[in-house]
Amino acid sequence: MRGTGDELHQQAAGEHQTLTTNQGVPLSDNQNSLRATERGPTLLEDFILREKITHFDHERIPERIVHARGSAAHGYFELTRSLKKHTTARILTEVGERTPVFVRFSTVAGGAGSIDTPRDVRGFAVKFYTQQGNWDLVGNNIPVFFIQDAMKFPDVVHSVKMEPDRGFPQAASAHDTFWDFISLTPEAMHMIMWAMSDRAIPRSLRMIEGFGVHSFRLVDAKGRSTFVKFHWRPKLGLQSTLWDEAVKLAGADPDFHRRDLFEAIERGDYPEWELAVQLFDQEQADALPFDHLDPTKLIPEETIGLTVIGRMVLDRWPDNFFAETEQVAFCPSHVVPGIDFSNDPLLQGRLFSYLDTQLSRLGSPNFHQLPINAPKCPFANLQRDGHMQMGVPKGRVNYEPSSLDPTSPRATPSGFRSAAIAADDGVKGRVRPASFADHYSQARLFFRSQTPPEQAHLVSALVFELSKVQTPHVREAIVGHLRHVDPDLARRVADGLGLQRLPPAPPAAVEPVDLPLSPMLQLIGKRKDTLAGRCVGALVDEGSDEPLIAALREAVEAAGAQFKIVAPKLAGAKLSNGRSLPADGQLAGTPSLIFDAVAVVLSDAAAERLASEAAALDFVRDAFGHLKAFAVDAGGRALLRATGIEADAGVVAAQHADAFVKLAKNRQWDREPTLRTLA
Ligand code: HDE
Repeated sequence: MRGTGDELHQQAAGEHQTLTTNQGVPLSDNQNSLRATERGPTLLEDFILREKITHFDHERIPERIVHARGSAAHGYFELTRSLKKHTTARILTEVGERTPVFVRFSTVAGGAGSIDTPRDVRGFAVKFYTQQGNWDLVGNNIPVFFIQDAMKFPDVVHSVKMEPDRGFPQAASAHDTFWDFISLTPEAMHMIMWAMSDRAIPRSLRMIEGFGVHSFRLVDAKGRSTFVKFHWRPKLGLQSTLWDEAVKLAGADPDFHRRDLFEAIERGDYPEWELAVQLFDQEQADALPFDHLDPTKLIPEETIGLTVIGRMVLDRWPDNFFAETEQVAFCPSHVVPGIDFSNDPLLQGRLFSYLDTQLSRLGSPNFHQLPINAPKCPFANLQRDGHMQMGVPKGRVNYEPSSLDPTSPRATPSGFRSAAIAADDGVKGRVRPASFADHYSQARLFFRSQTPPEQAHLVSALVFELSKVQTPHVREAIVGHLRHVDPDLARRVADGLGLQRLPPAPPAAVEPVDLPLSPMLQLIGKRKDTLAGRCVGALVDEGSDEPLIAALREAVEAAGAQFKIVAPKLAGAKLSNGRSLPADGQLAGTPSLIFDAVAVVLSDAAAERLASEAAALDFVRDAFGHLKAFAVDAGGRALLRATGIEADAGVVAAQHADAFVKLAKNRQWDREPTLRTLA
């Protein structure tokens, strides 16, 4: 008898739809291709096989040239404070109104299949489906950029991506071509400070800030405009990883951030951000000690304060990764009436690039018809045809003006108008304004505004990155630039690299100046005193103290965090009082890397057993090395001792659940100098 292989399948229960070809033809067999004889060749005639394989062969579209790896979610934006005085954009004037959004977070350098935790900038792109059309705020988690002019974008991106002859490294800036480019591009120095800080190794996408970077304009009904910079502030506060942790996470869970976002939304712990604006007029702009049109500069919050105007909540994971996360097409040129651009030359270049890239990525000028890209308000125009036209326009009139169709679309006075800005006098040319020439002062401002641990991490990051650079003159050139940023920073990096002498500083177009420090640029100083949204891992085994574990769970969950059980067996363990506690993760596959703090509650016998279990030793060694708080009982203490760790103030008795929760909110920064050489 000829087996079809469909028998097993037929046994599966359920009210199935009929399987058909793309032409709607029902299939009788989805297991076997059409063959000339039982063991003979496959026939070209098999239109079912050919359709299926052809479609499969074309499943991939070009990945984004930058920001290829991303994770996205649906949600809404709600305005809490009206900007009516400044803009006609309805989304910014109607308090309480909710606007649907789709937000895609991304890394920049790696391919779509790369890891979530490299040292990299994170993209923070928001599509607002407003009633006046789609507005895309396509930002990053860092408020400045590497370059001042769009002309340099292909160069900076080529330099950071894998090197073209060898095809590595993937998703890493620690290689010669990147630092070679940077060493010859002093305008990048401010961004380098941010990229080498812990901002570039976030703990969770739910715990990053977002920035529109450029100055934009808000435009009122009279065409008058106000400059605006957009800031997203995470409700959970900022959290980052440590470098060693990020590196290990890359192996332990390459999808760490995607999974974290997915799981938070699945359990109803919806990520939330505040939207804040910095508003300023031309006079204030002129009084700044730098040019706000230069995207390598920021305006410190201490100089122009932030006004919170709304909140954004992400409450729905996409139904389909490809249809939504992959096909979403962001363009900074997507603005709505009441919002306009500034002359930032980087922004001006972006206004062209994104539309262009969507044409090649999505293959058709009709990409706006894809459900994820389509406006949710009515839209109509006389653009027609093109690849993959999904609409079926009716009637004779596909032009304007026309008199034949009284309903055909027409412009309206309330439609988009550019801000009424008088053009400067000047001469056409390929020029960089003199006001863009100070490349070091804000880099210095950033470095000097950091806390000592943050400065130390930044130094270590530079030492790590430059130690991967094989060309000595590139390493030295970077240290030369650092001398302008901060002589102490340069010395520390030179020392870390073992340079015999400090390389010369390159000539600076403008001597850097000392700007007033900005503590708001810190991560540590800005951390929220909360454990909400985070996760504590408890290592338990047979005979662990049940009431102790229950009390810890209660305290951790009351603080808004998750409490997960890790045990040598996935089935869990029988605890002191005979109750069974199932594990959330099996020890060898659930390293402490994925937790923000740990509890180790073990019977003496279990502690002794685990003292010769590498995964258990790594669990505590890593958690300790990553400056995490510990709650331990006698068994936990014994396991710590077995790793050679001496308990410090970040290790508390498990009975003191509240003290543990308090400690767990932060890393144990005081521990760090006892563990590693801080450059
Ligand atoms: Fe982008 N950028 N970019 N960029 N960018 C892209 O568009 C580009 C810049 C940013 O999740 C591309 O759809 C140029 C700054 C994000 O889909 C491309 C310049 C900022 C995303 C492109 C910049 C960004 C992109 C690649 C310099 C922060 C991901 C795929 C003139 C304000 C959006 C795509 C998503 C993606 C060009 C600089 C943010 C090629 C030419 C500055 C978040 O069009």
